[in-house]
Amino acid sequence: FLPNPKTIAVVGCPFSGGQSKLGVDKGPIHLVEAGLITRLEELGWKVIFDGHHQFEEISTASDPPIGKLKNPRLVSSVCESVADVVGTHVRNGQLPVTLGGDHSLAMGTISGTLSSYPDACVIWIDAHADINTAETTSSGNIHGMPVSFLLGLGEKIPEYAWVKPLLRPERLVYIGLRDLDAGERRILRENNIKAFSMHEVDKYGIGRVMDMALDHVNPNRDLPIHLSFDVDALDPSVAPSTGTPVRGGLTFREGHYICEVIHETGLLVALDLMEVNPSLADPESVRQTVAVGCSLVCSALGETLL
Ligand code: NNH
Ligand code: MN
Ligand code: MN
Ligand code: MN
Repeated sequence: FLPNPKTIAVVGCPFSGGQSKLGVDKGPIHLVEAGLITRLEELGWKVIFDGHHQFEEISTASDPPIGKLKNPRLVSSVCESVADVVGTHVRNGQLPVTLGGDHSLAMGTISGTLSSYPDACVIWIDAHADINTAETTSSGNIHGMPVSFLLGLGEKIPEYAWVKPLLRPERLVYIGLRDLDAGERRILRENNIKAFSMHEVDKYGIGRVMDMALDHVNPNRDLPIHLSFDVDALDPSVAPSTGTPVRGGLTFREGHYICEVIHETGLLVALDLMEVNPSLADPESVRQTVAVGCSLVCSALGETLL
């Protein structure tokens, strides 16, 4: 199934409507300006980057909450267009690398991947599970909800009818969790969703966690992989410039090890790097966070230590 090799399509998504902190829309610009495209080319990839995507604008005035959901029409329309773009790149045999932007975008990216690879598995690296439903969310921020939409959980919202529930719970695995809402814990349990929290990372080490995670979602190592990496999975000492830092996260090496192992599978078909917010923290922290974001992407795409 693997794409006509070695072409990446970088999809810059300057979008922040899935949460309330300004600045996360500047993440993709900073990642590209830090030299990401050149570094990927140096790894031997052909890289297509036709500028950051411009989304239809929907003003807050014409986008009142639906239940608790904030900016619901805006998030829906942006994610639908991202699903189209990512889906098209995948169909053309290119590997989309989506730069966020907030993590609500993954509703779009994963929809795009699954439209071509219905049997793809999703490896979600995050401090958070992003699996709240319209009923369980307390913040109303849709970046805390994309997984529930992809699984088809919760009340159906007509504005999101385009999101097909193509993801099966057994094709999803989490690594890095440490800040779950009560409703999310229940959803994980009730749907038997595999998750390796920081507790398991401490207990087994990242090496065994990656083996177990892949054994769960990809036992024969033959299914396409969509890797969705929220930079807040990393410890705030490693990636400080993000909207919801949570202490006790992945080390620099653990984050990179995850990406290196995914590269080694040869099964990666789409990658997201989300939630870099260059407006948060001091300039040195911003530089550090952008740099680690770039190097995670490069590791997932074949940069090695030796
Ligand atoms: N669980 C919270 C919510 O639903 C926080 C989600 N925040 C994230 N997710 N940054 O990755 O609002
Ligand atoms: Mn494009
Ligand atoms: Mn997230
Ligand atoms: Mn998160």
